[in-house]
Amino acid sequence: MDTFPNYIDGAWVDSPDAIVNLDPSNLEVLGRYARADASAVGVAIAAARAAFPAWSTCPGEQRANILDAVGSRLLEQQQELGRLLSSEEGKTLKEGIGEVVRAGRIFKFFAGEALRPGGELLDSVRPGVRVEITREPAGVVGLLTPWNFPIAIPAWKIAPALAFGNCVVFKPAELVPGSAWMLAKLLHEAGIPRGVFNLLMGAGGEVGRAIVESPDVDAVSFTGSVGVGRGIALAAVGTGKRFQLEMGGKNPLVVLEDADLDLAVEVAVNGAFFSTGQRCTASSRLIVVEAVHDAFVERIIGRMAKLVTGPALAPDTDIGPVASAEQLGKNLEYLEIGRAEGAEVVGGNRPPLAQRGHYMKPALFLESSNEMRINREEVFGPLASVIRARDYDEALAIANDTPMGLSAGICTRSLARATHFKRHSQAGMVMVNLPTAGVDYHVPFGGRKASSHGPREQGSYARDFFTTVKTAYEAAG
Ligand code: UN1
Repeated sequence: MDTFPNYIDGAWVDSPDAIVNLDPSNLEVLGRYARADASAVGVAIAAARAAFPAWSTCPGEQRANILDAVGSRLLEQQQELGRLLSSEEGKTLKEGIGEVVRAGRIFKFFAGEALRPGGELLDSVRPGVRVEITREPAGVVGLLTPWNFPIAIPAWKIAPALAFGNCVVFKPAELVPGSAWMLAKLLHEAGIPRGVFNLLMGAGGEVGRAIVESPDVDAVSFTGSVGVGRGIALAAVGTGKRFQLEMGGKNPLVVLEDADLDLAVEVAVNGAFFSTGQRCTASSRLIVVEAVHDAFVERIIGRMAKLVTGPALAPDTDIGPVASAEQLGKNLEYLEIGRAEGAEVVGGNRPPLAQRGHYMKPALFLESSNEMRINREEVFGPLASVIRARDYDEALAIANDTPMGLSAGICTRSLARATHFKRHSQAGMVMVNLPTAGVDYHVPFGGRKASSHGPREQGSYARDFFTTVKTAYEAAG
């Protein structure tokens, strides 16, 4: 089997070591991908530095054309790329294709943004002096992405980075190199100048570390766990680079007595279990007021029984496999932790499938309290808890009682309650009668507290991280 090489300084570069890409639906080998080492990272960073002067000053239209072409190819190839993505990550084909479409739209959105860097011209407070405020690219940027969105998250870091004139050193998660490799191929085919974009597949501990610790990298954007994110923050401070971190969530969904209960159940099932619960925006704490607690629990258990867990590509699958053996082990461990803490578990069993694969049914913890570990630590699997609350005030307090602050939702028919929740939720994103997960690409994405650090991603706000502001004063004479 051929090995898919890394992409460094405009060339496809092999390496002695390989990553084996496994399909979590059947444990078959999808491909072998070159595993880069620290010396390859050094070559890529030097190439990016060398490419920076020309790329950062070329007309925005040149950058826009490349991004737009990549966006078109992603949309055209959504079926094949969606299949590859679902095969390597395990999300359903519908979710995989949807993610490729999202990546295509992101590239097209940032093609437009390349022509809109913005700027201001003001009079000084001093007579005869003018002030010009412009934005310049941050420089060489390191982009480190997680396995759960193998193409959308790379797209929402790479597209704005390139749009605003930065050069990129990109390290995708080792678990899902296939989608990242295809994205590199599309950038190459679209004519990205050599050195401007580099793909380095490999381990976080070696490739990621070499990127983060390099004094020649000006900025790092990372999505992943809180633990790794904090390590990156320390290394970034040590080498004087700017950093942007998107980390975990422990997102609440509040269900009030005046909610449309069928809608609330759909919102909860989607938020908690779709994409096999492997979203930092997943609803993991379902906070339900006493008045509708039992009715909600009965309906959601009924709905969960109808969810089909199976291979990612099977047409009737609702919940694909867990992405890796390691993640499955962690999920099963949390089932035991929840039980030991006194919660009652519904579901969570491993279906007796003839095929090999990392399958588990969605699990719901009942009678859980917000102090339990299952309600404080991010699990990243198809596991959610129900927490009882007396009334709205207590539900809001529980929703905010978490070290995280990414997304939060409420199901209610009351405008007053919805408005109050939008105002008082301590999360970066608030959803009313919608799942906590599943966000648009043209508006800011990010959280508060331990969930995020630095400027928001996506939409026009992405500019704040990928550019640096210059204030120029001029005696007008
Ligand atoms: C979404 O909910 O649509 O890693 C996106 C994650 C997030 C992306 C969520 N950064 O799950």
